[in-house]
Amino acid sequence: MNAIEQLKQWVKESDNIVFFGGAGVSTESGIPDFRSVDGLYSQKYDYPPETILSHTFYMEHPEEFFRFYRDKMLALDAKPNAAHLKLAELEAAGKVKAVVTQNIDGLHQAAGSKKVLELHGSVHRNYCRKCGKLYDARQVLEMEGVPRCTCGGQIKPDVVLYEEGLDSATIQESIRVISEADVLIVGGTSLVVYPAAGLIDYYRKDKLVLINKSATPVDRRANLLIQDSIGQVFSQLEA
Ligand code: CNA
Repeated sequence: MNAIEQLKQWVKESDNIVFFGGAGVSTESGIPDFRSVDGLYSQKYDYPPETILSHTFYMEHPEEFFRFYRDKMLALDAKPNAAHLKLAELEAAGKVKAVVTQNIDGLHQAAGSKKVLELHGSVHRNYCRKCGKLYDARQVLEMEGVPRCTCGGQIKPDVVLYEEGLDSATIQESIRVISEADVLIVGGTSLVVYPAAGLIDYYRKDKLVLINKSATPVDRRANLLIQDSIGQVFSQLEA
């Protein structure tokens, strides 16, 4: 049986699938990832993206942080692709229990997924650091320079920057769903960013599916390894 047929069968048989994904899930929606050849690491900036998207850089150079953030992280016209849409369908069909994502783009929710655990937050939530007032991504996009609240406070995206801690309730729930999963599908992630990448260690069964275009440190542990485009693979699955 080829890999896609095997995956189709596991999906057909299971009602407890968890998906764990990263930036590669959204490249087919036109949002660049970090580590692909055309990802943000290969584009020319004065600093690497992980430096700009760090807490220190945000505090010390907010103007430059927001220039990069608006330009590269706020892809508000992007639409869900076949992978996002199929995951939402599989959830509605009672097969997928949760999507655990490192992405901050909100495309899983846009596709209709209900249980989405956003390990690194979301560009769609922004709050004033002084009074807590909430702003949406469009408002932040349309402000100039460092976004300011009506009270004068600085608006910060609810995104986990490098050096910042992850939300512990989100981590706990991610550990729970992964440790209880029957099938774990991991896709579109280089699996090098911790602590997120370490979550797959909580999976206990023997149906670990890895769908990624390039090699990852976990390839040898996968029970099924598919080196292909994630949208291509998901479009072949049946809900
Ligand atoms: P990454 O390190 O950039 O790795 C992406 C991986 O996906 C690479 O191994 C690629 O080979 C693979 N890939 C790219 N496109 C596809 C595709 N169509 N099909 C299959 N595989 C593909 O991204 P990670 O998520 O692993 O790194 C973690 C960071 C990147 C997270 O903190 C994210 O928040 C951050 N990020 C998020 C977005 C977003 O929200 N869309 C965009 C860019 C970066």
